[in-house]
Amino acid sequence: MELRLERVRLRRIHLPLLHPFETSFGRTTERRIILVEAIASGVSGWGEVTAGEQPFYNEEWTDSAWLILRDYAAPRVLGRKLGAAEAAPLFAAIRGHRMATGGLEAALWDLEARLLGEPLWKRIGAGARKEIPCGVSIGIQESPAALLKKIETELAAGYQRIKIKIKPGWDVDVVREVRVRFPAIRLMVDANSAYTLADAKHLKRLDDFYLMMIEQPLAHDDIIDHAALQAKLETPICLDECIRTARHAQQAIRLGACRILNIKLGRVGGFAEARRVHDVAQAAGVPVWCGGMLESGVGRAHNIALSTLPNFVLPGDVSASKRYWARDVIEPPVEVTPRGTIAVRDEPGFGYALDMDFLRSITVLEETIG
Ligand code: OSB
Ligand code: MG
Repeated sequence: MELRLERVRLRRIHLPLLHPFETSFGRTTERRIILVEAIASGVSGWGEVTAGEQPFYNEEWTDSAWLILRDYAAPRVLGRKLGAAEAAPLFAAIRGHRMATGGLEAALWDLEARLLGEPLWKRIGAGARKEIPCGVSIGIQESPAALLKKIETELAAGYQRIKIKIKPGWDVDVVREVRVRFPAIRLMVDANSAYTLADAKHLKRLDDFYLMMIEQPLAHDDIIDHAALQAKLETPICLDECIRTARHAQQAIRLGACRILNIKLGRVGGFAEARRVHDVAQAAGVPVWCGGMLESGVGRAHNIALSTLPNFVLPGDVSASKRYWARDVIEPPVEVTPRGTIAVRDEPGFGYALDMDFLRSITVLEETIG
């Protein structure tokens, strides 16, 4: 379909996390999120920019994304007649900054779905499952005992797999403790680029713990070294940071740099590229799962739609709103069943309503373009 995009509204919201989240690159206590509202024919579609507060996961951060959206991304699509599928090619001239452009791209898909009265999952050509399998990502804790307690709580809630963040000094010994306490759970680790190939022997020790995978152990931009490491490990490597395009996915698979892919909507620049990454992996027999970036309900709802593409066969990092927020920006909040799944909704667009009163109360900056 074609729509004529009339306005783009950017909103910066500040949302405190219920529990601080710590990775190898830093600690987050409050999210500073840009929500993107795309408006046509009096209807709004919503997207979320998944950039962090600082440029430590990748090069983007909340402030850079605002400028990219206002000065480069929005002007490329405003006032034009276009379908959501045509947005990503219009952003291709902007190098990098995929989380910024991806927030607007996702808003256009949601807008198109709402204009047609269709669920977003249908619009993006997904809908392979009615419930998506869920795991949790658990940050670095102050002690192994605290970590074991967290894991116990998440397992009791029904989550199907546990991912723990690791870094030098919080890795092999901690994983061993987890395995001794929980010998049969589906367990994986995520290093967020905290190691180099010089650590190969150390990382090889993780092979003792039959992990589902080790996520992004090496540099954020280095597929070649991951191929060298994968050749030495029994444990499958899953790439996150390295994969920004379907071409990267193709090259990583061809080089044997990974056996599993994490797909994040923002990291790859939106639904069009996410679907291409998914298709490349599927054709190669490489399973994928949906990553998370501590999203508010808007990004979370998009992740649920994305996770209904057929090759999202492994539990993702998409979990219940109440793990993150005292109050989410959507109604109802995202909830997880006792079997560790999220039910996919059939309402138009991403399937949840915005809590506009709450949204206004946490908005610190707003700008309308067009
Ligand atoms: O590497 O998957 C990651 C959070 C922030 C930045 C990077 C990552 C993460 C997570 C959290 O693992 C996933 C979530 O619960 O949203
Ligand atoms: Mg990761």
